Amino acid sequence: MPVERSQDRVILRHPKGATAEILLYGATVISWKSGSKEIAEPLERFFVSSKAALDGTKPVRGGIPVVFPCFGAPTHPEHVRLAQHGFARSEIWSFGSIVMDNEAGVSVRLTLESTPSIQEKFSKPFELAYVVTLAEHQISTDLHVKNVGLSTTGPLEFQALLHNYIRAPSREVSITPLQGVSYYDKTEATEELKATAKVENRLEVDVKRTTDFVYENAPGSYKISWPTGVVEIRTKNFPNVVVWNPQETGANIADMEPKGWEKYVCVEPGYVRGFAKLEAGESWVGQQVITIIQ
Ligand code: TA6
Repeated sequence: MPVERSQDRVILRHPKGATAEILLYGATVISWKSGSKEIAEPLERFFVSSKAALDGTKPVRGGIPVVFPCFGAPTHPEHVRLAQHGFARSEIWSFGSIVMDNEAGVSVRLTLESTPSIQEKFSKPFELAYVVTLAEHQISTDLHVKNVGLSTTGPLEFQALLHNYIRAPSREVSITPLQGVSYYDKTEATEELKATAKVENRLEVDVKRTTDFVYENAPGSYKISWPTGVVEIRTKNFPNVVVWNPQETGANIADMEPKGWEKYVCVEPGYVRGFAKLEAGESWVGQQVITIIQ
């Protein structure tokens, strides 16, 4: 079966051997196995901490958590009751449909609508859909956001981000092309410094030291390279990208496995500087395509 469903997850199987596993909790992709053009054997491409909770008790430490409607601590007056990174990553989504099932791709659609408990924290009417498509050497994830309110309920203002934990040796990775792009450094000590734009001067960005950078007008396509691998992320409608690796400070993260930070780099396309705005009836789609190049 190319699409296998159980109570808490969906498994996609591509006829050429790739697989992907999505928890309904948070619509979190928790595994993507794919070979490359050189190696047929499917390898795990995402990092998930061995200490991550997969039972819906807290957001998953790894894979692709979906960040919506706020990135980091809430800053918008309508988001003040929300937790860090919003609620999409910690709600149970519904299985919608199989979108495609052939050699070009195996694809499913999950949905999240507001519930009374979400409304207590976030009153704006919305509908989310998340389409995950698996191809031979590629996974695509598209987040659809719709304002299903009336003009009287006002615009839906949100941030969104796909928090990819790319499995790679963090001390050896480089991310390109970010040279010349302005960014905000969340590791700075004061709010004033965190809010001060800097310009990336490196041809190849690394994460050998604690890194938590929010790039502003980012190019939209990124290459993540290390001595034995290259992964490409192409995006649409995500004007920002976050590069995060805590290095040794990762030891302070409760659900991080020992030295887990050595095994991944987060490269996270998002709309996180300012807010996307949808009037009643309008929709927005943010897309990413992650491809194994080598
Ligand atoms: O996207 C980077 C970031 O916002 C970092 O600041 C870091 O805290 C990380 O996400 C993880 O956040 P979490 O809430 O999952 O612990």
